[in-house]
Amino acid sequence: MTPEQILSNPPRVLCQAQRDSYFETGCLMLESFIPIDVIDHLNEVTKTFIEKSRTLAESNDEIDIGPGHTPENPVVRRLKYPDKSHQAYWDFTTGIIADVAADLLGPDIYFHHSKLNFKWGGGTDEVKWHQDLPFYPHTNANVLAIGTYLADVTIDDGPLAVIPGSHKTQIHEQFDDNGIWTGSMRDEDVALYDTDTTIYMPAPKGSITIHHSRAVHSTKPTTTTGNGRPLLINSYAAADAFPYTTPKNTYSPHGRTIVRGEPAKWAHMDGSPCPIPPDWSEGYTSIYAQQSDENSRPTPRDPGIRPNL
Ligand SMILES: O=C(O)CCC(=O)C(=O)O
Repeated sequence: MTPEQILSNPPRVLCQAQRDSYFETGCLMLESFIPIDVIDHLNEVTKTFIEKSRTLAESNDEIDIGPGHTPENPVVRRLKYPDKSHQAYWDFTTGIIADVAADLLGPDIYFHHSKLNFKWGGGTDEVKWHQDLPFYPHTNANVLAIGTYLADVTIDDGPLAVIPGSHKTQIHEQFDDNGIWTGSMRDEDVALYDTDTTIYMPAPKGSITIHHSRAVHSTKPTTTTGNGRPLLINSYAAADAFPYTTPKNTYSPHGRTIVRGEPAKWAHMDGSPCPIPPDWSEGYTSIYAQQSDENSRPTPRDPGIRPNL
């Protein structure tokens, strides 16, 4: 659907100015949108996973742990599939933020994936400039991510940062010159944008950020040793945006659940080519690991299925 077609459907929760602003800039922030008791409940649940991580010596299918993790000082970098890990997260995914997604994607939408990202300071937790679509290409770009701040996020805590209007330009490869996946844009591609226009989104807990799957975005490293900056991300897609079946490791069983409206009978193709991510079928850790030098096994381009000669 074009923005005009999406806007022709009456909104569930957003006003016209908010929808217009999203289509214009590729991002939106709704301050203190989620009631605090809902956030507090999610934080209680989150604590149980931090506790659970104390017994881990390495990341597993549920929890990604970062450098320096110890039982005494757990460093949980990501809860990989919160929607599958606890019903409270899934209830949240299918609640009011799904209405927000429907106001921006059209009445028929499905859930794509969720993750809960943390930043604990120490300068290792930068997320460099990237677009989301090269991680999970779809037949059209009506795909977005909603981030929910589970704690207050100041400018020093690594808030979401988006280059406005970047979603209207082009999709960039996130491989280096040797064909190795980096999960971030090359410097020469970042230089195509005016980073001085970046919209930073510090906000109180309970605020949500929304960014388009083609929007160029990043988060700076935290310079505080504060609250871990828990950012609960839920990604949704228009029902007619079909994911390419790239060799991705498993998503949650909730993936592609229709959360508003009806399934699509036809795929919509938006006509712009899309780079394909590498073969992650043997495992994926997190964007932090992919963007740092932690990759013990470089992930080159997907070699494709070869004929069995
Ligand atoms: O958690 C963060 O700091 C940013 C995450 C992000 O940009 C992403 O997952 O696409």
